Amino acid sequence: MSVVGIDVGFQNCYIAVARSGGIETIANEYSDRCTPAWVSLASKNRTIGNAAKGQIITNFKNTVHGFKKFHGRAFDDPYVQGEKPKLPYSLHKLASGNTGIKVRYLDEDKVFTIEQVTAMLLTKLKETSESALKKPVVDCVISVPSFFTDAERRSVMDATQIAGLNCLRLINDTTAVALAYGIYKQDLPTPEEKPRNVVFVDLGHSSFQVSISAFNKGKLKVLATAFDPYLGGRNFDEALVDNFCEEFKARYKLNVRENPRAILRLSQECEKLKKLMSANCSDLPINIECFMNDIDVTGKMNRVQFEELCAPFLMRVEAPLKAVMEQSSTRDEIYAVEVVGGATRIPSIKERISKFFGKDVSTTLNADEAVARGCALQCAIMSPAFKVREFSITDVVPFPITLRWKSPTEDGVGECEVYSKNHAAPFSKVITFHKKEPFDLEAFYSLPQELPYPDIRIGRFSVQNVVPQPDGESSKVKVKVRVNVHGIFSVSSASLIEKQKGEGEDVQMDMEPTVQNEGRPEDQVRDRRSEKIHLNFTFESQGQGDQQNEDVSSCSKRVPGEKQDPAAGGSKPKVKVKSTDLPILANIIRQLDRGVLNDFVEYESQMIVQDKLEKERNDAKNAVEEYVYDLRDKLCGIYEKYTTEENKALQYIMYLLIPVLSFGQPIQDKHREQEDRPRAFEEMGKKIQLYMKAVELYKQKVNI
Ligand code: ATP
Ligand code: K
Ligand code: MG
Repeated sequence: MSVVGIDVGFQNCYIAVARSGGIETIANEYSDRCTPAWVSLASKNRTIGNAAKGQIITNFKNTVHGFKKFHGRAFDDPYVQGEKPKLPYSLHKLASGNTGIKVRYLDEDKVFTIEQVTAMLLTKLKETSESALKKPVVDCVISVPSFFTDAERRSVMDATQIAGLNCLRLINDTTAVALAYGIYKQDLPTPEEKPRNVVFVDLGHSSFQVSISAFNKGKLKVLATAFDPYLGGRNFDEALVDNFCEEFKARYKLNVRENPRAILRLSQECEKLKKLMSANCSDLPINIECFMNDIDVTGKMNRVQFEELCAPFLMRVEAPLKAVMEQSSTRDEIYAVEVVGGATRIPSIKERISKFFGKDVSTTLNADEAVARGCALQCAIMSPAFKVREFSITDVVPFPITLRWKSPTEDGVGECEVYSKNHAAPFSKVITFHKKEPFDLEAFYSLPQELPYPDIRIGRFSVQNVVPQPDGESSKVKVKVRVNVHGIFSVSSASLIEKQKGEGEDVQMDMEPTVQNEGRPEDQVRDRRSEKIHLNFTFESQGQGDQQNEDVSSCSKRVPGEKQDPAAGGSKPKVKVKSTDLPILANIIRQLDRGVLNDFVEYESQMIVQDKLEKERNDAKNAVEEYVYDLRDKLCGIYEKYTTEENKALQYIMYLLIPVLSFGQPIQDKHREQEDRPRAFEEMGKKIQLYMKAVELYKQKVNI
């Protein structure tokens, strides 16, 4: 069983694995621990990561980056529409209304869903992990921003499935960091002592996340999270790009905005400049040769100017810090403020954070790798194959969730907030309804103004096969709702409770203990301490008139108070009831069709094969080429003294052979015609062998 943690960043991905020596961040084939979140599609294959980033200037229309936040988003989503003009590649509205990416691949116009694109990236990260661990990688833990809503999380989960990964947990970025911080600390307060409160700040390329966690020995509890989902290092790059676009327009009369290649090059240079300014206060140059119309451009900037330029973004740092402190309502001392994420290296960001908290920020964690390491630690904790220190994590629900259903009261609807903001997660609750027929539960986020997503709907869950009791009365229907380990809400099960013959009317079914084990995937979780008592509410939703409203409101008040659950810890009453599982039909917002998902799984594996064949073909071609070049050089060098007429003929053939070595092309064409990849490859292999044989023959003939 593999133990792998993956930080899928907007710009940078990191992988950490558990080996006997501990958690290790691993490098890819470029000896780079960072794999850029880039995917490039071409006529023969895909390139992913570092190699894809290298394609940005030459193949910009088909080189995809900055797609992380398209997960679970409609094409018409304001965020998507806002990004569209900034992208060198095209977005496409899918039939489902979701966001697709339009590229040319295998010489055809193709539209990939965002799940497929992320799956391509994950395939690369999977392969990198496999070559480091020298075994297949399936199980992993992957990080997502803490503000990701259900639609976004489900979409990322689908991507992991397409890539053939089994994601044991989607963990929030800042929670992964908290775990990486806490698990090695030997001096945490005992469970009886006051916890140690630590603030975690992650400013990446696309977003700003803050959380506060309370640590005791062996556990961490996230108290609150806050965020600015649209503040990140990219805003600073964009501010620089805008600045130089204007400057170059004035100084060189260049309309940079109209040239996507130039914009891409300028962005890269601006990012470099931004990083240099983090370490340097003086004027720093920006030079780009042959920028546009054969003109070389130069510019300069210093840190003071940069901060002035970026003032609107710097100003946004404080709000989430304030929000997290207000929500956590901890008046206790903040022990430390740990910062991670590349953009926290900007000095004035650090200054603002430390000014807010009145203390220096700590940089004890690796700013780039902490998230991935936390993911790997979580994976190790969840893996039965790995022995790690027990450490329990309780995360929070970032946005309150409400259930709504039709009810025969005068306003026609019943409603209850099932998860309040910052409610512990993962967490299950059992709600009892009194119903005579099937009913629908609409789940949605209660506070649209707080949601960094334009649609409050989560989904509709239809509880089916509900029938009245034999005496015509309403049946008790116990519905289990949960926020699972991935932070995803669902109505996970429902059962009809039938009174058995001979039972009295005074049966107190509500007293039935409801502390149940969670279903999958939590079953695989070794560390179960974060799964607390399950609440039991009763909604009298049939024929109770005003009483129902009362019940609903009183239950809403009861939601945060875990200890008020009358059933928790109650002794088991001796009541005989028959419980029948009821099917639930879920209609989830923006979710990829399950059949289509399976097709994508299949298609991804086809693309993997295609890439492999192309790589082998290239390797073989390179090997022949290398041999021929080497021999040709030697014929003019150390073998020259043996030069015979035949040898000269060979030299001539060599010169002929080199252009012929582009033989791959006709074969490629043929293979595309026939769509018979294995045969094309076999033919090509035969040809290579023939060439090798020819070369060998000549070698023997000239006795070299
Ligand atoms: P996200 O967390 O938003 O998904 P990410 O995880 O890919 O994004 P990081 O790798 O944490 O982001 O950070 C990348 C950002 O940090 C980029 O904007 C990069 O330019 C910036 N960055 C890296 N080093 C420095 C530096 N020395 N000074 C300023 N900015 C830096
Ligand atoms: K990252
Ligand atoms: Mg990040």
